[in-house]
Amino acid sequence: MSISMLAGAERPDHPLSRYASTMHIFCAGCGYGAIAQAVTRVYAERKLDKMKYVFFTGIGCHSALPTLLPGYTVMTLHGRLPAVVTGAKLANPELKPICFCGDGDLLAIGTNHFVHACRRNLDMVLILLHNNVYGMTGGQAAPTTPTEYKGTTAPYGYLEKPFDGCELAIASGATFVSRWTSAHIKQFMNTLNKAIDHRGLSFIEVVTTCPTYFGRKNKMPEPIDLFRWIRDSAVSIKKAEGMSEEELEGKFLVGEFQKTDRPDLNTIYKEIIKRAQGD
Ligand SMILES: Cc1ncc(C[n+]2csc(CCOP(=O)(O)OP(=O)(O)O)c2C)c(N)n1
Ligand code: SF4
Ligand SMILES: [Mg+2]
Repeated sequence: MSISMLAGAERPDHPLSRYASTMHIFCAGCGYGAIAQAVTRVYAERKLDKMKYVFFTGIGCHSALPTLLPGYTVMTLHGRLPAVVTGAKLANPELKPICFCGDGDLLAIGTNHFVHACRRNLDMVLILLHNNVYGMTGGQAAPTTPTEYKGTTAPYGYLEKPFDGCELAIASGATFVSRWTSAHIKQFMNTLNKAIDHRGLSFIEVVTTCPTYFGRKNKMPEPIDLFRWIRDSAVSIKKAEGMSEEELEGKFLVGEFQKTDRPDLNTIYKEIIKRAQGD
C-alpha cells in the first residue's frame, strides 16, 4: 500500500487551478477524465477538509484518477479496498473515505470484501467504475461485460451473464445505492453530494467508457460511438416503469435505487466497546 500526496499543480489560468492537476495518463476518450473533473468540482465547491475526505483507490486504470484529484490518496491492493478502508475507519472514525474501484477490482477478485462492507454498512462513499473490461491489463472480459460482447479473453463473444453491481449492493445491505454514467455528469455530481452526506455505505455505480479496449473490440471505433452507446442504453427508473421487458432488453437503469438508514459499523463498534466496559 502506498500513500501519495497528490494535491494538484498550480494552473493560474484555470478556475480549478487550486485543485486540478495538469497531467494524466488516460487514453483519449476515456470516461475517467470526466469523472475526475466531476469529483474535483464537488470537492472544491464544498471546500472539503482533505484530512477527513481522503480518496482510496483499488488497482486498475482507475488508480490513476488521483493524478487529477485534490487531497490525499491511499492506493490499496487490487480487490482489497474495502478491507483497507475498514481498518482505516476503525482506526480513525472521523474519516469519510471517497473510494474508487474498478469492475474487475470490486466485482471479481474483491466481491467478498464488497459484500461484507455493504453488510456492515461501512461509512464510506464507494464509486464503482463500470467500463465493461479489465482496462489496465489489456481489455479482458470482466463480470460486467454484457453477454455476446467481446473482450481480449472473449474473442467470440462473452457468453456469461453479467453482474448487476447495484442489485448486489442492495442485497448485501448497502444503505444508499445509485447508478449513473459518464454521460450523466450533472446527475452523478448531485448524487455524490447526497452520498457524502449519507451515513453508511453509499454505493454509486458509474458506467463509463473504455474506448481503447471495449469500444474498439465492439464495433465502436471512435470514443464518441461508445459514449453514445452508453448514453442511449441508460433508462431512468421512472421511464422504465412504462416500458416492456422487450423494450428494456440491452438497457440498464439509472437513478437512485435505495436510501435507508441503519447503524454503520463504527456506531455498532462504539456500542460493543460500551458493553465491554460494563456500561
Ligand atoms: C491481487 C492482484 N491480482 C491481479 C492483479 C493484476 N491486475 C492489475 S489491474 C487489473 C485489472 C483492473 O481492471 P479493473 O478493476 O476493471 O480496473 P480498470 O483498469 O478497468 O480501471 C488486474 C487483474 C493485481 N495487481 N493484483
Ligand atoms: S485502457 Fe481504457 S480504462 Fe484504461 S485509460 Fe485507456 S480508455 Fe481508460
Ligand atoms: Mg474495469
